[in-house]
Amino acid sequence: MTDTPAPAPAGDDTPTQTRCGIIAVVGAPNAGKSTLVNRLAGSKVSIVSPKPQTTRFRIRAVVMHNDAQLVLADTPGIFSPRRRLDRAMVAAAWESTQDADLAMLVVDARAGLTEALQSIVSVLKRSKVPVWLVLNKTDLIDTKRLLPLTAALNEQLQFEETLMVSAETGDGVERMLDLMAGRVPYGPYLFPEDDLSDLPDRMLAAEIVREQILRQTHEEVPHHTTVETEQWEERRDGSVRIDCTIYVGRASQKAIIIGDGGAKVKEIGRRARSELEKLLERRVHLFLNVKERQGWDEERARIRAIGLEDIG
Ligand SMILES: Nc1nc2c(ncn2[C@@H]2O[C@H](COP(=O)(O)OP(=O)(O)OP(=O)(O)O)[C@@H](O)[C@H]2O)c(=O)[nH]1
Ligand SMILES: [Mg+2]
Repeated sequence: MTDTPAPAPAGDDTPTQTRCGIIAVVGAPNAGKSTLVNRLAGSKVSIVSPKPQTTRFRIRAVVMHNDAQLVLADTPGIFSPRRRLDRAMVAAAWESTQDADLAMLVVDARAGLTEALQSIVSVLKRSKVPVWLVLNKTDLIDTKRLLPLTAALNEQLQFEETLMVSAETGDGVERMLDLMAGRVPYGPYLFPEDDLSDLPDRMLAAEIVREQILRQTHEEVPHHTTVETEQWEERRDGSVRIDCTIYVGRASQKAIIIGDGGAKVKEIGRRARSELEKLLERRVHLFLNVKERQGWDEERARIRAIGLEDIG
């Protein structure tokens, strides 16, 4: 990464002053990566839930700040993968890190130095990408407890910068934007300035439905569920009809999602529709169909539908 302005083209005496860089946001599941990316972007780009493994694929957010374009890559949390789906998620996170100019290691400060975090740090140590340490959820713990954690982590990896933020309250986030904008290399913007996210609307709809499933169901159900948008029909009155299929692994999980007399799926649909209407700024008719499909998380087609590459 160079820190000198790119030379001006011949005959033009105004040098390029813009900066632009790809910044991977990585960490253990549930660290608050997506909450932080949404906060940095100033809008909802990625879904958030209290359950680990909420994010399943890389989502890009383009943030303009002080003449810099920050291309943030929100990534799935890194953990020990078992299923084909899990392996593809973790691979997507590491791939985003390799492609980046800078990586933000987001840490749940309250959880501290967990085994999961420890193994991420040992891989990052071998990578060539400069890493910043971002201690998140500082609203939940005493500042005094942050110092030993910072010291312990910095002993293992030479972080270029250590930041303390709360993605939830926004504390420290403006400073983080200033510092990132001053750090990414000089160069032209990679994306149009108003290109907030790379998530297609069909994927957005599926993600918003999945977010409600993550929030409204528990235990094994969310992790054994995937959502795909099957149909997207523009209506003449400006509204849109969206049909999504919810795949689950077992009949018992299907019963939980449907709920008593269909009450649960109705509530999932009601909340997802209202959220989608806000995000798409139009009326939405949302239809949900729940299907049992054993072993979908080992199926190549389902993994590709999520937007992940099948890595075997
Ligand atoms: N109190 C507090 N809660 C936070 C903060 N940041 C995130 N959270 C909560 O932590 C939980 C996980 O947040 P996410 O943003 O989904 O975490 P993630 O790292 O993207 O998780 P995965 O996608 O599963 O890897 C949610 O319940 C958030 O509301 C914070 O700064 N303070
Ligand atoms: Mg996430």
